[in-house]
Amino acid sequence: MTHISPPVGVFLLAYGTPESLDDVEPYFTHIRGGRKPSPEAVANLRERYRLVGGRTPLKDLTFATADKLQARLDAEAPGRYRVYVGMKHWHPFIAETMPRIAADGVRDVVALALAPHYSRMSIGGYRRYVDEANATLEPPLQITFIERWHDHPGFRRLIADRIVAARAELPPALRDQALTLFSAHSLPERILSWNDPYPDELRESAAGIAGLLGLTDWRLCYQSAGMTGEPWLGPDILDYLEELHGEGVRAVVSAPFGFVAEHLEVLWDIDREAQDKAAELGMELRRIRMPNADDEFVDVLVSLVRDALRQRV
Ligand code: FEC
Repeated sequence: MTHISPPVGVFLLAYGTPESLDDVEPYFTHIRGGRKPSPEAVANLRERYRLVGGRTPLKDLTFATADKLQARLDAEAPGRYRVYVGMKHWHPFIAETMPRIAADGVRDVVALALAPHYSRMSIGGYRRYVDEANATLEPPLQITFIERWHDHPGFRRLIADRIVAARAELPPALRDQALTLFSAHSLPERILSWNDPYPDELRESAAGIAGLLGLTDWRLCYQSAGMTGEPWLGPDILDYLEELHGEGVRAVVSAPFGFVAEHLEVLWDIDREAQDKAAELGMELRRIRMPNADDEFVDVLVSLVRDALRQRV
C-alpha cells in the first residue's frame, strides 16, 4: 500500500494592514489590544494612510511572497508543501487561517514571522496568537515556530547588496563618505527589564551585514516609536539625523532592516519623515529597496523552511 503523507504547511505571518480608511479605527484598536484610541489619534493615523495612497502594499506583498514561495517549493517537491498567510492585526487574522490549515488536512506546520529579529513583544506576540488559535483546534497542529532569522547568511547578503545599490544612487561625490544607518521598530524601554534580546540582536545583525561590506561607518537607530506615554528605545531616527548632521555627515544610506516589506513604517516614517528631515538638514538620504516579494528573498525563505524541517527530525 502506498502511503501518501499529508502536505507540510508553511505559515507566513505578517503584521496586517487596513484595507481602507474605514478599517483604520478597528485596526488601531486591535493593535492596542482592544483599547479604543482617541479620535485625534485615529484621525492622525488615517491621515498618514491617506497620504501614502489610502492603503499600503503590505498585504499584497505578503501574498505575492507566499505565491512565489509556493511555486518554488512545488518545483522542488510537487504537492509536498502548502503555503498560508496569517496576519497579526488584520484580516486574514492568524486565528482565521489556522482552522483552514487544519481543514485542508495539514497537521505539520512551519510558522515564520516576516520580521527577522526576536523580541517577546513582536515575535513573541505572533507566537502567542498562533498558540491561542492552535489551542482551539482538535487535534492541535504540530507547529515548528522559527523565532529568529536575522543571522541567516542569505538575508545578510541580501541587505548588504541592497546597501551597495542604494549607495550607488547617491550623487557620485557623496558615495564614498555616506554613512549606513540601520533602523528597526522601536519598542517600549521596559523590554530591557526582561532582558529582551531585541537590542543585542539588532546590533549583532547590523554588525554582521556591515562586516560583509567591510563598512566601518555605520550606525544603528530606532524608528516608528509609539505615543504611549512611556519611554521607547532610542535614538529615534529623526533626532539621530540631526546628531549625524552635527558630526558633519552629509549623506546617509537608510537600511530599515527590521522590516522586510514596503508598508507604512517605511513609506511614511522613512520615505516621508526621515526624507523630509534629511532635506531640511541639507543631507542626501537613499533608502535600500526592501526585500518585498523579490526572488532573492524567496530564496532565503525556502532555505529557512528547509533548515527548520531538518532540525526538527
Ligand atoms: O503598512 C501597514 O499598514 C502596517 C505597518 C506596520 C508594521 C508594523 C510593525 C511593527 N510594529 C511593532 C510594534 C508596535 C507597537 C505599537 C505599534 C503601533 C502601530 C500603529 C501602526 C503600526 N504599528 Fe507596529 N507596525 C505597523 C503599523 N507597533 C499604524 C499604531 C500607532 C501609530 O503608528 O500611530 C504600539 C501599540 C500601542 O499603542 O499600544 C509596540 C513592531 C513591528 C516590527 C515587527 C513586525 O513587522 O511584525 C515591533 C509593519
